Amino acid sequence: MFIKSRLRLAIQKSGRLSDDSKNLLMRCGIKINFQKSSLIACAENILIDVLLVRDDDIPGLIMDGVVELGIVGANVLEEKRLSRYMKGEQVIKYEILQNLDFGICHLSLAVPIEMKYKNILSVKDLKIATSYPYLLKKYFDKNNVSFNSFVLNGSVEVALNAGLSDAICDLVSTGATLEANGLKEVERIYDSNALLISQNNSKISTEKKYIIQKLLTRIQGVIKARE
Ligand code: PRT
Ligand code: ZN
Repeated sequence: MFIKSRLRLAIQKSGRLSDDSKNLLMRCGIKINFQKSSLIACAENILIDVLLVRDDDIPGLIMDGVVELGIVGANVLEEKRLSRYMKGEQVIKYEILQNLDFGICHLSLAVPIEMKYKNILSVKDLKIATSYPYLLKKYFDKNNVSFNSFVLNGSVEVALNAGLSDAICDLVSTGATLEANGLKEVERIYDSNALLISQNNSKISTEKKYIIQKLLTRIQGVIKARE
C-alpha cells in the first residue's frame, strides 16, 4: 500500500532497462527486496516505493502526476510527449533530472542493403514500419518529405523481409540485428539513453523534494565513479 509521504519511483518491470535501473538503486545504497510478481517494492532505508511497470507507461505516470520519479528511455519519453502534443492533448510538464549511463541506443531508418539510397527522398512515399510513429513523423516533416507508416510493437525488423514494408525505423545499439536482417542504417533519427525524470517541480512537496535531492546526489556519485 502506498503511504502518501513516500516518494514513488517507476522503473521498467522487465526488459532492457530493468536490471540497470535496479542496479543503480542498489549502488545508491538503497535496500529493496524485489519480488517477482509484485508491482510495488518498498525501500527499507529511504522513503521510496518502486513501482514496476512497462516502460511505455512511465512518461504518462509522470505527466499525469501519478508518480514523482521515473527511469525511462529518452526515446519513449519523447514519443509520448510528441503523441500528446500532436493529438492536441494536454501536455503536463516534466523535468529531466539526470542523463543516465545506460540504455544507450539510437532510432534509425533502415533499408535493404541492396537499395541504392541517396538521401531521404529515396524513401519518399514508401511504407515504413515502426514502433515510434511520432518521432518518425517529426523527422520526415522537418525534412518536408511525405511517407507512409504503420505501427508494429516488436519484431519491426522482420516487417521488411515479410514484405510488409519498404523500410523500417527501429532502435539500434550494436547494429547486429539490422545486419542479420540484411538491412543498413541510412538516417539517424533520434539519439537516446535512459533518463531520471520527475513531475513538474512545483507539484512536489518540500519533504519529497528533499528525498529526490538525496537520491539525485547519490545517483550522480555512482555515475561519476563509473566514468
Ligand atoms: O515490456 P516493455 O514495454 O517494458 O519493454 P519493451 O519491449 O518496449 O522495451 P525493451 O525492454 O526492449 O527496451 C527498453 C528500452 O531500452 C528502449 O525503449 C530503449 O530506450 C532502450 N534500448 C537500448 C533498446 C535497445 N538499446 C535495443 N537495442 N531497446 C530496444 N533495442 C532493440 C531494438 O528494438 C532491436 O530489436 O534491440 C534490437 C537492436 O539491437 P542491436 O544491438 O542488434 O542493434
Ligand atoms: Zn515498451
